[in-house]
Amino acid sequence: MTQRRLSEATLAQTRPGTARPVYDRGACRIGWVHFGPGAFHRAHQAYYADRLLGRDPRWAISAVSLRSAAVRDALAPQDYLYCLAELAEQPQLRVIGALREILVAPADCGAVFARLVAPDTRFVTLTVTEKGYCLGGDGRLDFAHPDIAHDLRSGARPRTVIGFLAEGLRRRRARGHTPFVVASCDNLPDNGPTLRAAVAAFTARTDPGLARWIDSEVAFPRTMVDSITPATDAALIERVARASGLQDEWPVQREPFIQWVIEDLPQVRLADWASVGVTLAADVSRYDRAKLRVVNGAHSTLAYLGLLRGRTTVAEAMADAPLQRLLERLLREDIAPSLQGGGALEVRGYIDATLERLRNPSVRHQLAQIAWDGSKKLPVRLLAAMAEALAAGRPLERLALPIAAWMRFVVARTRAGGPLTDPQAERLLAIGRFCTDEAERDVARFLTLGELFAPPVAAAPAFVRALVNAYRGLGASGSLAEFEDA
Ligand code: CS2
Repeated sequence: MTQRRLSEATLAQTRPGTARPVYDRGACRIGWVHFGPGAFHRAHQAYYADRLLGRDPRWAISAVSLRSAAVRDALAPQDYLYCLAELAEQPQLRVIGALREILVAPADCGAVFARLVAPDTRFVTLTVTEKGYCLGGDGRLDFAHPDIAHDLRSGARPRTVIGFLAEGLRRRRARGHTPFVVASCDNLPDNGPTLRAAVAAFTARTDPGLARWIDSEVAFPRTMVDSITPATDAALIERVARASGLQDEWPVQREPFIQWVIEDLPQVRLADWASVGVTLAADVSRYDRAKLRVVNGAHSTLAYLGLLRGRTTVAEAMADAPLQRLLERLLREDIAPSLQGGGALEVRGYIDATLERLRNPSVRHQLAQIAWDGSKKLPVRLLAAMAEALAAGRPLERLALPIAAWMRFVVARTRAGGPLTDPQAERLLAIGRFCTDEAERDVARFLTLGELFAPPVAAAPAFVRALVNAYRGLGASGSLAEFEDA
């Protein structure tokens, strides 16, 4: 059956049960620019914007895709409307109206800068994934990155979000406009200050006065974002069409749980955030550390161990009893002590709630999706906790398991002939090709990845021993037998 396509013209025809924007889209102004309109943004920040627009017309979003035109091509014929499905026993559908345009850089470069300098633009957010920041292993801007080198040469046609922010802020300052607030919404610790340092380091190369202005005038709040958002699949497209009565080429889905914590800086109080459920907090590090280590740490653990053990989705991995037991102990006994107030009720409750979310059978979250970009994710999610455990003399056995499982995963992908989605894919596959399943040698090969395994941690005998034992014990099929009673 061919159905009518979702758009402004058909919006009123959605079936009962599908929530629609309660505001006049035509009366909204674009005050928010977002880089990276992937599923997570459309399910998270755009959802908050949609709720904000119900009370305040200033927060429609202009989204910028740095490479792909796919989302623009799917949503432009829909006037940028799309459905968000909340995955519960009774899924809830909501049409989101917050996106007003999608620009595709570099083709729309001029239009992107026009948005960045417009006086109405007060808030800029980013979901460009860990690798989009072009950072080196030390967490600072990597000047050897070819795209950063390119952007330093041709500032007017950048490839990276760093280049866009630097040039956008330069033009804004030249016009005497108030700077916009820049909120990174990626899973990086101290994402705000990390981004500020990267943009300031970039501009210091060409315009030290601008770098100083950015440092003193531009707010880069830390944020913590959370909501599990499985990639869109054919089943979702079909389900949305059936329930809403309209065809949507690119709906998005997420679990019902959603959280956004933004650092409470004076410049951030632009909107009535509390009215839509956003928390402004003085100390975001506490939240972001817990979220990265508990939620994302659990995800990466389930992904690499689960894939080795032949599981496909998070819910399946959680139904694998030895894996679930291991994960619970890892979170309660190894990760919790690395968090402020490790034994506190609050931390225990957070872990319980996370485990419950991971068990949600309505969410079909592919482990393969989470396994992407391991070289960027593992340092933040698990290796930092492992380094702290080493320094504090705590056990390393369990913490080593997901890291060793990732190594096994890389070897398996290499033997399967790839592909491996990771910014370090070439180096990883080269390592994988030399691996022979001899634990000491294979682990030593991975330890040559200086960005992940820097001394002194990587040189510590206890660290190496834990990885070698984990790698050996797991074998090629992810056996947990040796680790159950540890
Ligand atoms: C996941 C995250 O794909 C991944 O690496 O761990 O996208 C995770 O679902 C979100 O951070 C949850 O907020």
